[in-house]
Amino acid sequence: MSQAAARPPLRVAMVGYAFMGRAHSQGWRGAPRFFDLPSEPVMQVLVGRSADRARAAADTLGWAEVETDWRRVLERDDIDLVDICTPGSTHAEIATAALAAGKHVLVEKPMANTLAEAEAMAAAADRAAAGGTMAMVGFTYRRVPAIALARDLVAEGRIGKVRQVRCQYLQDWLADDGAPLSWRTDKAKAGSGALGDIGAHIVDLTHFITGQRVAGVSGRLDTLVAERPVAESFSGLSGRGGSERGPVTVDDVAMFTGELTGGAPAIFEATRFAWGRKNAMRIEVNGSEGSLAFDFEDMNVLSLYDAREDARTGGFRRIIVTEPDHPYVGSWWPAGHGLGYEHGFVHQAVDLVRALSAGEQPTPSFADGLAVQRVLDAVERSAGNRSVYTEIPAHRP
Ligand code: SOE
Repeated sequence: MSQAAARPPLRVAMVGYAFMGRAHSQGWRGAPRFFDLPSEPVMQVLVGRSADRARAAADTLGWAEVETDWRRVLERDDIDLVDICTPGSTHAEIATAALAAGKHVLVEKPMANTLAEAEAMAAAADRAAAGGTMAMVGFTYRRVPAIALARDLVAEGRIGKVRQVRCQYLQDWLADDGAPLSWRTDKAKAGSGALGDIGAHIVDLTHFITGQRVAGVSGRLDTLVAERPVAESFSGLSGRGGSERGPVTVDDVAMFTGELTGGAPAIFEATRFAWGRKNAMRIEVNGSEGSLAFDFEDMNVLSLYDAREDARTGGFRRIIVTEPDHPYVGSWWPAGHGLGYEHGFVHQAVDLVRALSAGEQPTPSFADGLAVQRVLDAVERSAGNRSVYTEIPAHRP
């Protein structure tokens, strides 16, 4: 019997198979091949509304079976975990039903479209956890080795006390006025625009890296192009528009300043209008003893400035995060042979499988997802009423 066959299975049903479904499939596939896991993820069922399209995707991505209604996988005894890769408007319903049916849940970010949904999901996750059923949010960037290293260095005190944080998430796939509408520009499906789609990532990473939460914000949301062509086709982040036009109902740009629970000021910018910036997720943390800086467009590098060094030879040091001692890296290639976007999804599956096998709460939990949602909600309220500062009492000790 092979070692893989000897491990207990973790049978997964994944709902959705577009961009995120493809990325998650790669995660489930790669995890047991590159990491030593206590249980074996089995890509059992792919769920999609169209049987033909779901079958074709299942064949391409490596899923054994197809269902056209997610409710059916909840009734099956041979499914242990439901992986939700559909637009945000479906997350709360599927996740709470799956947890109630005793299935572990992984849900793509942002966890929900509204604060009320996120609160209900977090409560459902608490109830389920009491019976050993776990829920996790797919803030995958936590699993980029350079970001995991940044968190470790902050926790070890390498840059001293966190004094200031600055984050940007810059993309350009909507910068062209002719880029078509999609579910991502529809508030009913996506909840918000740049704010929830990419702003959520930099809020979560601020929480993750600093170990603190955003405790209040002052925000501004703008929709720069009010109408776009209705899509004739859309895949990934691009598509072809027809002559018919329709409204954009989400923000294109989200900007907010904030304060962390430890008192440090923070600034955030999320936009899909930054021509030339494809996936520039940038974070810089300034501490009392130094700084850390990361840019996803150079994702195998973490820059560290140590203010204790001799000023004559000091300066930002580019740490090439490809050493076997770096987080996650030892299971991959020899030093210098970098990783890419998809590896975060493998690491996410690895961490989830290990936590479930150990009977532990995987992170980020739904409570962590709710914390991000509170910040998004505060930004919307602040931007909506043009108030100067919107406090988040739940994040104050
Ligand atoms: C589109 O902006 C998007 O695909 C996000 O939805 C993802 O979460 C991010 O990883 C990349 O950009």
